[in-house]
Amino acid sequence: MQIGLWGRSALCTALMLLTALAPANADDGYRLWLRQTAPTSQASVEIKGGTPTLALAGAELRDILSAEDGTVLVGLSSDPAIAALGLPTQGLGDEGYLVRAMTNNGRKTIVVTANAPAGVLYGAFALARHKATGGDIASVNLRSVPGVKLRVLNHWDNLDGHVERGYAGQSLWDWWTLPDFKDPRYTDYARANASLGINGTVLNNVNAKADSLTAPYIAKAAALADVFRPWGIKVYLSARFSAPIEIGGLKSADPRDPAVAAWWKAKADEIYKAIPDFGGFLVKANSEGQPGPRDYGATHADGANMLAAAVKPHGGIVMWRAFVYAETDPEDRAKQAYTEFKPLDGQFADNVLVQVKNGAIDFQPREPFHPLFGAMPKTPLMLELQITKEYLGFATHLAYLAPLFEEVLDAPTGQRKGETVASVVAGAAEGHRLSGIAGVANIGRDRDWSGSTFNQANWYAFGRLAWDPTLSSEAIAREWTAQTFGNDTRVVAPVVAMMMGSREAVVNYTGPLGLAHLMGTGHHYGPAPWVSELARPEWNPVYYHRADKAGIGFDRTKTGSNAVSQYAPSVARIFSDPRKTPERDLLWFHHVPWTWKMASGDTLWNTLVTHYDRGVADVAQMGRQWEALKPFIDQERFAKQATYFDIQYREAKWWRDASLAYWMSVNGLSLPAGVAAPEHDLAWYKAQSFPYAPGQGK
Ligand code: BDP
Repeated sequence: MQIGLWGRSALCTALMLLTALAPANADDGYRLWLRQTAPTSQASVEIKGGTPTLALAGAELRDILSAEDGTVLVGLSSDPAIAALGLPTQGLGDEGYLVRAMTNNGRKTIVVTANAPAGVLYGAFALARHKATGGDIASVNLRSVPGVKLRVLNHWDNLDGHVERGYAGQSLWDWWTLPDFKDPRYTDYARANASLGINGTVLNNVNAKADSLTAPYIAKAAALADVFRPWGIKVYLSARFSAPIEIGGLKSADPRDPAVAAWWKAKADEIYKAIPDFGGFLVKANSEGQPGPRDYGATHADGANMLAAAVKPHGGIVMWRAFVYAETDPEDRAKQAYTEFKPLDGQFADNVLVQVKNGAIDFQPREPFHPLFGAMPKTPLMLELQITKEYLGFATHLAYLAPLFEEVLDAPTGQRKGETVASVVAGAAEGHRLSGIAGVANIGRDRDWSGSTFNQANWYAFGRLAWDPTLSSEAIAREWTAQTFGNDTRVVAPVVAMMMGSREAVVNYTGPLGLAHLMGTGHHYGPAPWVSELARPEWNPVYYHRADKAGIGFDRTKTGSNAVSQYAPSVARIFSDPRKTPERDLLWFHHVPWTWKMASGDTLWNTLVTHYDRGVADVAQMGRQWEALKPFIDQERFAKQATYFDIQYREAKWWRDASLAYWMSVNGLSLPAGVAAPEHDLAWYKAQSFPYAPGQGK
């Protein structure tokens, strides 16, 4: 097209105007923590070997290293050119990597190697991280082996695109246009996961539809598997236990019925034909209305083993969830999983992992570690964490979850000397071949993937901890911040400080001192500690806090449900004694009077109030810290987060006010002098209703 002189200058003016109007450096967060800009002069990258994964590793390295960094040699440790260098590659296993700067034939060379292609890819990403966090390239020397074998995201994505407990838009998977259209975003998703070492993804909701196992949907899953494969990621499916009835035309799903077992075997064969490296099944059975082996009087081990036998010839595994509680069971909900699963230790097939949530109730902002960890030494236990913030403020609140993850990983089980939840999960403590960590994903079709920039940090932290459960939450926050907002201490230090205090702030304004499960019914949005009329006792917040005029808290000692007895004796001794129980867990284990004297000498009631106030004050403080960062953060991400802090502050105050109004209605106490009264009366808080809150179960 010809543009005349006049036309050109008008166009220039228009362009200049547009540039002036556009924010200095708009950024929608799509690039996550992978924000390196390609160097002007790329390093020379020599790839030894021709697998697609090695090619991807090479491409990553070309994008981050410049000519001055030297020559890069990428390949398997078995390649003669690399083997000749005599590097210490033993012990790297299938996924570990070695990245080392050295002089080779007189040339500055960086070697990125591993025993298998995925390890090389992880090495390339480790080098990218090293560079983006300010590491020196000339002396680089990185070696790492994952501490856990299966590092898996669980997507609670339904086939209609709705994500259960998802706050970042619709599902990434467009089941309707699959398998034909492979959205480029699937590749970006796989790359982001590979950058963290995540090596598996369960595509569909644990509240599964049998349709996921029909031929058309297997073909769709296979298309995704094809995209993910070069990135080292295996696909898994949640299996509905009653599928043999629903799509197989059988009368029963009894795991002891040979026809049922044969159906699953044929189904597994069919899946493996389409997806030769299919990972296996995840199963939620006999929990919250899901079908399972208990419907037939069979055990969870019977159910898991039948599926395990079906996938075993293909090298598959079964992740069988211990998140099991029944409406018919009057036992303390916190005890039911242990009661059900502990006696089954030793009965599971060797390709079954039992997947256990971090705490015994349900992903609350704080829970003591699940007593099953360390209590089933003959069974590999997979840790299940929730990355999506169902109970921690949905997408808008800043709650950096690595401190929560770290708290459970570091918890001593008391079962064996030095044993922690992390060592049980890593399989090291009990010598298991299989080990795994699962995270319920917070990923959707929002441009920024996770609903906010800071939610990306939770995806990131999950991946990093799954790779190395000994990493500190603070170190992870530092590296994430440097990559996400730039490696400037004026940004990194305050952002890390905000992140590190953020989860405790949520605990304080939603449920301090061991309170839990006080949220609104169904959607789980906002406070509703007063709810008491739901059909099942354990659906009601009053079941959990047990507040009355005299006191508050759930007595889980001998005088109550005796859930403490499910822990190892040394741990049980601590949790049995309200004076020894950490105050942060006090009301989880004990029912104490409102006048109970805390370590500070103040009463429980006053202390509770102080915690609520601290939670709200901490949110205000985070908002101010963020404001001060304005000059350093691009306008788009800055403005969205600033608004999110306004929302979080409003909702933190709502939680505090509604909770205090309710506790006062129960205990008849007044607030300590100088403490602000709730903004509204209790009736106002009770009257709030949110039928369209996002992420609800269907
Ligand atoms: C609960 C969620 C529910 C899930 C359930 C589970 O509210 O949507 O189905 O966990 O983990 O926290 O199965």
